[in-house]
Formats: sequence, structure tokens, C-alpha cells
Amino acid sequence: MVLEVGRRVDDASIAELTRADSIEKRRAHFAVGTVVLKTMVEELIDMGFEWVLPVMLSRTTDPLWPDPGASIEKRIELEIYGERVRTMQSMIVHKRVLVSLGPEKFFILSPNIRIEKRERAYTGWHLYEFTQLEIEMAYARMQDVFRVYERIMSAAVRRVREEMRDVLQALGRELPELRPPFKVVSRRELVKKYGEDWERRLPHEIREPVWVTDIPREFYDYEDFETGEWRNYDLYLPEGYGEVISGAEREYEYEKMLTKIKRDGLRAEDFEVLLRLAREGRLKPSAGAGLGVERFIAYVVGARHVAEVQPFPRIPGFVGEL
Ligand code: ASN
Repeated sequence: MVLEVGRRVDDASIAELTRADSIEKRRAHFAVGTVVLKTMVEELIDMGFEWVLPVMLSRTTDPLWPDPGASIEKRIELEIYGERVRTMQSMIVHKRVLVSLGPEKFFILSPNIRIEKRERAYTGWHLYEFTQLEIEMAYARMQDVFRVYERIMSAAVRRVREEMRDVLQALGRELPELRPPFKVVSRRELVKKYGEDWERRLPHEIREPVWVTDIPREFYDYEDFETGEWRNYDLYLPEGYGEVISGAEREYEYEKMLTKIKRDGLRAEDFEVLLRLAREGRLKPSAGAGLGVERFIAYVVGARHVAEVQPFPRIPGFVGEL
């Protein structure tokens, strides 16, 4: 169904999508998205998660560096009240502070701005503004996070299949049921099997979602300094769709975090609160992740471009009419 990764859409379909009056054609996507969001939020609340609200401007944000998947063209900083603030690339730093000071189990629908390189428009899988369904749980392990997302995603798919059969049919989408637990494979195994290009190939090779673990990236994900193993994970979707969740067990020790911040060439003063809590022994171990809301809905409706589920598409390199 989906064209080759890296070129899922062309300029003509992007031009069409970014016209303000193209909304009408995509109304079915918003109806499905409503059921998806409602189900996931209800399931999280049933599991005892508290719903907290996002921030959008802050002195600190996710550096998104080093990350093999990142391709940020511009980082947005602005001045307000005489202070420099950044727009949120993700709320990871805030999640770590909040989970340590309370509540210990929460979720956030968090808007992120990531000015991705223009060529990413054509992957069909990148946006310059999107929303993450973020969770964080104190003292949790990666398997706990797997179970939470498996439950909310499979419940959402079940509900859409049951309640929106006609809409799926009109969209021409044959949506398979999700059957947890999903398979878990390490990045090292994938490199052996598919080579360094595993990330492009995997979404075309799998028939069910797969958790990929042990990915070297930002300082806040837990790294075992003895074995070199990272206790982090991404969830990949089949049918050519790809990564939809990213998360990790987290670093919480002061010295280790500082070593990694310096190793990555970041500025310790950008993460002052995190480091202060860690130094005082108040930064709790936790695990969490974020699900790309538009990506998951795009998978559910069978969209060619993830922007098809946004009312006002935010496609890298293309600023629409609204
Ligand atoms: N949401 C991710 C996490 O919880 C971080 C990210 O978006 N870079 O780990």
C-alpha cells in the first residue's frame, strides 16, 4: 500500500494537502482520531495515570542530540521577559522532574516543534509540529512501558474496528487487530540481519509491531557503562509505517548524567534542575515514552502522509495557507 520509504508522496499531493480547503476530504480521519484519542486516554486513566497539561516554552528542552534519527534544521529560541526560552522539542526533561517530585505516574498530550530538514517532507512520516502522548512512571522498567502502550493501542484499534467499520471501508483501510505482547528485538540483532539500513527495511519486513531496544542516543536514556547496553526502545509499525514510539528507562545518577552531558557536547547549565535533583538524590529512577499521535492515527486510517490526519498540515519545508 505504502510506496517506497523515503518517497511516499510527491509535490502535487503536498500542495493539495497544504491548501486550507483540503480539510473536508479528510474529515473521516478526524472522526477516527477522536475514537483513538478517547480510547487511549480512558485506558490510561483506568490504569491510574494522572493527566497533566503540557508546556510549550521553557529555558530547557530535549536536545535531540545525539540521535541517529534526528535531522533538525533549526532550533527555535526566543526572548520573553528578558529571558531566552526554547520551544518544546519534547517534554522529557519536564517529565523527569515531575515524576521525581510527583505525580509518579502521569500522561501528557504534548505539542512538539521540530524543524526537520525539508527532504523529510517526502518520507510521509515527518512533521514540523506534532503531538506526543507522553507517559512517565517512577521506578518502572521497560517492560512496564511496553504493557501500557500495547494495551492502549490495541484497545484503540479494537474500538475503531468495532465502531467505525463503515468509515474504514470508505477509506479502503483493512485494519488488522493488534495482538500484544509485541515482539522485542535488539538493534544489534537487526544490524546483523538487515545491515546498518535496518531502520528503513524493518517496517517493510514485519507483519506486527516490534519493539527495538538498545539504541545509542540522548544522555537521559539509561546506558549500562559496563556492557554498553542502552535500556531504551522504539516501537516499529508494519506496512512500511515505522517508528511510532520512543522511550527508555532513565538515568538518575548525578555523576553518570554529567559525564554523558559532557560527552555529548551539551551545556550542563541547560539541564540545571535535572542535575540539581540528581545531586541531591531526589531524581527518581523512572521509565516512559512518547507515542506520535499523528503517526498512530495515520497508521489506523491508512494515510499516505502523516499530515493527512492534521487539520492544518505541518509538512517540513511547506508552510501551508493556515
Ligand atoms: N518522548 C521521548 C521519551 O519519552 C523523548 C523524545 O521525544 N525524544 O523518551
